[in-house]
Amino acid sequence: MQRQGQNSYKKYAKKQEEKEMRSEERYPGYWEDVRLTGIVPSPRQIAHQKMEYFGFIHFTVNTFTGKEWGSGEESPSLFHPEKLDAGQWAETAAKGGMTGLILTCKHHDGFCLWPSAYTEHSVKNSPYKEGKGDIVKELSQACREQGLQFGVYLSPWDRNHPAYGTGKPYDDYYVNQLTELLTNYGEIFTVWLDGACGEGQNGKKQVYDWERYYEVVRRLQPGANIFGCGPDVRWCGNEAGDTRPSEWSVVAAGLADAEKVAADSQQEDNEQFREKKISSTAQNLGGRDVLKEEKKLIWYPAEVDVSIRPGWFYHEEENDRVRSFENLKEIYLKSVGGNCTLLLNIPPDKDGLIREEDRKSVFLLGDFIRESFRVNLAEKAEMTVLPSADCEGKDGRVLLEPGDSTWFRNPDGQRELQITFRWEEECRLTYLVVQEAIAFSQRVEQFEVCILEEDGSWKPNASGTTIGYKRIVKLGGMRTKGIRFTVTDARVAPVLAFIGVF
Ligand code: FUL
Repeated sequence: MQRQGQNSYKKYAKKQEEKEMRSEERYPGYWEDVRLTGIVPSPRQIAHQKMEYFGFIHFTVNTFTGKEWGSGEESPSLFHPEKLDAGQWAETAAKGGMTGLILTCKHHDGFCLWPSAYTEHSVKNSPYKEGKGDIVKELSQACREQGLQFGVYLSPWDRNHPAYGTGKPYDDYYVNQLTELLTNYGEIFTVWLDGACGEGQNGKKQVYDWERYYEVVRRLQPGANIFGCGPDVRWCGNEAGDTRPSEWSVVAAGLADAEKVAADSQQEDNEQFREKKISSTAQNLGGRDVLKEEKKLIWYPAEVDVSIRPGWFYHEEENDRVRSFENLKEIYLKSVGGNCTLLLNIPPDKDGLIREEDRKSVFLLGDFIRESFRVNLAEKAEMTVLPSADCEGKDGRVLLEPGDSTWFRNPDGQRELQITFRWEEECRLTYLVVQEAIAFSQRVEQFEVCILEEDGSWKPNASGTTIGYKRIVKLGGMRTKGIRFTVTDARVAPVLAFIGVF
């Protein structure tokens, strides 16, 4: 029996080998593509990506001093938001279409928005609620009431704490604070590890024990993704809302090196840094050509962090420089629709409230998201898919189900995929949305969109490279009776999760 089993396995293995040799002939670089697509996200990374768009709250003594980076010498007595309402922050986020909020529990100035047991430099010595306030608690509860997730920003760089720069004593302090935040405030979806440090050449140098920090996060909040100077989510590389045309989630493992992330982060407090776009050298992080030389690869998806105002903190003189809805819409389409998560900062003012001008743009974006992707016109179209069935015999219509619980997986070795929708009457089209089932990695290299002309021909309308978690293609409100989406190149057989025409 056993021998027979072995024989049939050998036969199977031989057949597989022949098939794969043929694949290498047909697609030079086949084995390399198999290597690249062998890298897949963890369940926690998938959960993070599915959150798509969430908000940042920058609030500390800077809100009262007008600075972006506090010195650490500010007196807690400066901190007196008189109308602070965390419910208003959470309501703004929820109505704005966000799925969560991240709070600067401690920014670089070291002032803590919760009454930490490990420092006097916190809300407990401020006039806010006569020292009885705990903004981390207030916001985490408000988020839960609005159905939002809650995340924490705890700046590693601390300009107030005397132990900063002494090695282990500071790590102990940091870990103690992390433990408070990850123990006392319910479920945390992300820990945002900022790399900024403006100490300069003669400043204090703290060698952080990153691995120790990660261990604390994993142990206390196993579902939380560690951003930035951490292994789960990658900083997109700028603060201007700029994105890459081809955003790959499989990249060189070296990009997650915390020291390197820190070195590329902000080193000086200036507005130019916040406006700087992605440099051309950092445009291609995951192309086949770039990864060929890389031995170790990881799944490390990008997050776009951007402020609704020029600064991260509220400054009265910037009240007339709030990003418009149109501007936010473009950022949303390019980030969420370009395989990134979007983190939009909405800083409260000195009263402790998000201003109406900021809320207006955020609300319009929320309405836009809810309205624009509500009715999938593909559902009432005649749909043709080539190949006509996926590798498990499933019909292409599974692609119309939102989410990633169903997928269409091309038969092995077949990289091309064509999906056509036709309507009896002309339809007005604004967006095409396509999603890969990223549990199977990121496979699509190139796609094309064609529109059906009146004479029955197909006219190319748009083309692109990567898809990943989501790609939104603008169609500009055109009228047509048909649209065709074609994957023209993929690393290995593509696996799509969703397609929608809106
Ligand atoms: C940067 C910080 O220096 C800014 O103040 C802000 O918090 C931004 C989100 O990250 O690195």
